[in-house]
Amino acid sequence: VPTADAAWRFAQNAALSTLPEDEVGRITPRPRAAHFTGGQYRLGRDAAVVHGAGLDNEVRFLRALLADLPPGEGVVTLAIGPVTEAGDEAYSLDIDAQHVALTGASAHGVFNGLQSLAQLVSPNGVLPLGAVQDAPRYAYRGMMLDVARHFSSVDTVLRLLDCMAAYKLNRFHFHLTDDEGWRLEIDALPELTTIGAQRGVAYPGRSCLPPSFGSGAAVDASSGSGFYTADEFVTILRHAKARHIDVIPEFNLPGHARAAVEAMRVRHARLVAAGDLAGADEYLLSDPADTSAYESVQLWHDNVMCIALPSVDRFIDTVVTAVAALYREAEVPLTVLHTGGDEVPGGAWVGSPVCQASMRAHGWTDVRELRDDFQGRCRAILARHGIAFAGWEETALTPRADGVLAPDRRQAGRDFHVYVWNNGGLPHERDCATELAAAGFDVVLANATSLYFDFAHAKHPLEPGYYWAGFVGTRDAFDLAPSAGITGLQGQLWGENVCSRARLEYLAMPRLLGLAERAWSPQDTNPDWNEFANRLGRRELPRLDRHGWHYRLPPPGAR
Ligand code: TNX
Repeated sequence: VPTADAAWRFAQNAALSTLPEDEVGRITPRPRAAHFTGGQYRLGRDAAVVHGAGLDNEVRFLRALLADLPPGEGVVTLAIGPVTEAGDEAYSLDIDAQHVALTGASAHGVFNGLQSLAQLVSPNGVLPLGAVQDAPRYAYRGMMLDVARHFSSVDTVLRLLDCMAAYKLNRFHFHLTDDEGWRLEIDALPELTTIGAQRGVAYPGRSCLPPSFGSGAAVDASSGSGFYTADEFVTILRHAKARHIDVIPEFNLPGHARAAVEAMRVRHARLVAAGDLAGADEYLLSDPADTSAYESVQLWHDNVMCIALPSVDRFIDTVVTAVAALYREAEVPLTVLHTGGDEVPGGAWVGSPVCQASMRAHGWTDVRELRDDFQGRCRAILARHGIAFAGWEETALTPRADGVLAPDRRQAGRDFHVYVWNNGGLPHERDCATELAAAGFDVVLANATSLYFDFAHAKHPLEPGYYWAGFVGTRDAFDLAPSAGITGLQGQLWGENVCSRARLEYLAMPRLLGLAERAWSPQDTNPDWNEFANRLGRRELPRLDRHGWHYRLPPPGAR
């Protein structure tokens, strides 16, 4: 962990000169309006907390904040009530010589205000007199963590949630399954974790990706196994709920599904050996007679579900039922479930007798029709559970008559959430996110070129991370000019390079702060990188130091 002194280098490298103190903001992400009048108010650990109903959770967070201050008095008032800015996440914070008054449009608004208060108060309890009126730019401000390629422990996930909350991020996209692992215990299908979560067992001798793919750090084939028990998952959901973070679980299918396919193949073989032929077929995800030859982006040849099998629908329904029960146990609504849908390799299904028979029966000539039907069935399963469908951009795009990709208007609706990763993904430099939003989809911009935090920060032989779409510096996230009409932004921590907590934090930071600024703060035509870099260097990186967070500093003289 670099020292606070070293953190200055960030500002100095970025700005070449540092700004005068009064030109540097105090709160990250920058609030809509903040005015400080000069003068101070001192808060101590014994301050009185006065609060209205419905704020027990927020009072607990305030007490924890006060507990870190030296002994002393003070008054803090928390209330839900009318505030200047619009929206339920808005808050007003007033600090005068008598007290601190924090009002939120909702408990979430109050919680947001507490994050600002935590940034304003110095370790010895001093607050500047003044007022803040604030509300977010986007409703969706997210981080995605992939725990499939490398498993992240419960503690690591809880720490990431803490950090997200501190910077007012409110959505956690939890990438729980992929080719390399299935990370959530499902009672009805124990093989998913007994087989699918054990990389060393399921994939003998195979590292998570071939070494030739990207610059990534060497990946240890034996590391990265693990899964969350049902209880651990509920703990994560509750932790997120207390921080007003919605958790969007992702189960990636029909491609990127090797762990599940493999686990269900083993289950099938065991039941066949035990003489239970009907039971064996119940959850089979692959067609044993499939001769399709394909290669996924990550070089798998056996990672796509056979989507014509009724057992695939049964599998999905069983998983969704189990996940919905865990959300109920945590007392949080499950409103959106992400079904992945990215990078299904061409050539899948064409050699499967089951798929071909189904296509003949329906009069389909193109596997695209089979896939559309499957996606419709997925949506229907989710709808029966009262859950909206989410997927990567591939799920919402379709070739027009001329073969050019375009939004699939037949599917468009606000209950269809599209995550755009390849914003130049349409031909002729068309903006994929804007087009999908204009077509009526609910769009989250998660583009590789600005928001893939698993990429190397910069071009340097020792810098860990991929760079298949370039390097992503903190400034790339900060400089992002988002597409029109979107619901929000999300940073991606794909897991191939997330091989430890230290690495996770290093990759996340300080890019996550650039994301938070872009997702929360009003966008100027000319975002002031110099001010932002100074703010990080002077205030936020030292704060990360105090919390023991790793982060990346540019080498001297570099960006
Ligand atoms: C692409 S873009 C992927 C992931 C990888 C990532 C690595 C997309 C939706 N899928 O499967 O982890 O690149 O950067």
